Amino acid sequence: MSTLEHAASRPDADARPGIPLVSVVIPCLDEADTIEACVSRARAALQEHGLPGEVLVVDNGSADGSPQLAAAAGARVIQEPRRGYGSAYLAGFAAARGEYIVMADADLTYDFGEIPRFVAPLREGAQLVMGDRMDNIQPGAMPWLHRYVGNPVLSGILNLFFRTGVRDAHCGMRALRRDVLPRLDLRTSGMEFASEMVIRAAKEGLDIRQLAIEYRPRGGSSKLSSFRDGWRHLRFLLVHSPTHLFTLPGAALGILGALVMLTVLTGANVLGREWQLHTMIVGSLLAIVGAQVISLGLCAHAYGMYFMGDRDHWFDRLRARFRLEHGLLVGGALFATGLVLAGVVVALWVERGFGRLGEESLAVLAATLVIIGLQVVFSSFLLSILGLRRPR
Ligand SMILES: Nc1nc2c(ncn2[C@@H]2O[C@H](COP(=O)(O)OP(=O)(O)OP(=O)(O)O)[C@@H](O)[C@H]2O)c(=O)[nH]1
Ligand SMILES: [Mg+2]
Repeated sequence: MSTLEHAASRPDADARPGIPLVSVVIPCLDEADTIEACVSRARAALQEHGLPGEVLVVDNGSADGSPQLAAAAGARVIQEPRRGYGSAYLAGFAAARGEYIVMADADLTYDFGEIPRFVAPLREGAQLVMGDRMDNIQPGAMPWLHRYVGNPVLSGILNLFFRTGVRDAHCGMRALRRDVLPRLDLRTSGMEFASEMVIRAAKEGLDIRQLAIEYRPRGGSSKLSSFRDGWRHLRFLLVHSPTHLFTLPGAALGILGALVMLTVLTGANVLGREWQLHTMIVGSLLAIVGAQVISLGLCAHAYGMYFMGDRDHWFDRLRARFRLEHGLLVGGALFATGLVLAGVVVALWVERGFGRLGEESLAVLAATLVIIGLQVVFSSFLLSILGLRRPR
């Protein structure tokens, strides 16, 4: 194993004698066909542009001799026992010594000659530089499913949820300043690491720049599993955005449920007919599920803010205005209204001499209000519990 370091002293303020300025980190799993060329090209790019640097290859137990080939080509090889693209990068970042880190795959899909173009914006103050492959995908480089479905859909959802402004959020060639790593606090072990970095960078308000690059057909075989890794990305996006996972769908369900129940109760003519008990049951179901999903969403927001360092202005304003007692009052009022309506149904039954009773819709409304009222009361307590140990 060896490290590539140029003794050449540079006038630049960021160069420190004897310490690499740039660490090129390459995750590698069974890439014997291409790893040597990747390491050689990365080293050549650093050398040609007078960038003191090192090339790190992070291996996860390749069975095809990739680590030996990488070491022979001049890389420092790191062995990471935990599997996965994210785990490999986390190990590589921990071992990297350069002020700037350049990331790229070991399959020759990216041009290592671009390293200086990625480093230049970092030296000018950028904190993350993202490659953008979308206008330069060579024939055969990306399967149809990824090009026209997976990438645009996942990048679209990512930007809808997190407004990162990054066009090609899954691009594997990127660069970042090593000193932003503590702020990014990256944790994921799989391919969703690519999304995590972009989302965390946007949440931290980092200076993100984008560079158009080429994407070439890979050598060797792909380690990306379209559906498994696609789902891992989607799952990551959902669990990090309670607004889109819970609050918005919950509000939509709740409002729809309330409208459906109102239609039945007022006997309004909708779509040319009046709606009865079965529709009332559907409305009740929607309203109850909606309330439940919203309360779970509020708890998820609270957890994110108190324990995961999320910043959420919307939830912050809500928290400043509403206390546990407000929740108890609202829940209690709904519960009491439900009980009163249930009492009315019972009174009507008594009045009719305990005979047949046709107040099903009113009974469903009463039950719905009792259920939602109790839910609001207990969710308010849960929110309050989550806030007990929140950081000051
Ligand atoms: N160390 C390590 N590297 C991995 C692992 N999974 C993938 N890699 C490497 O991470 C890089 C990205 O994986 P690829 O299979 O190229 O995935 P991709 O670039 O999204 O898909 P393709 O377009 O098919 O190349 C490659 O250099 C892989 O060798 C892993 O579990 N451990
Ligand atoms: Mg690849």
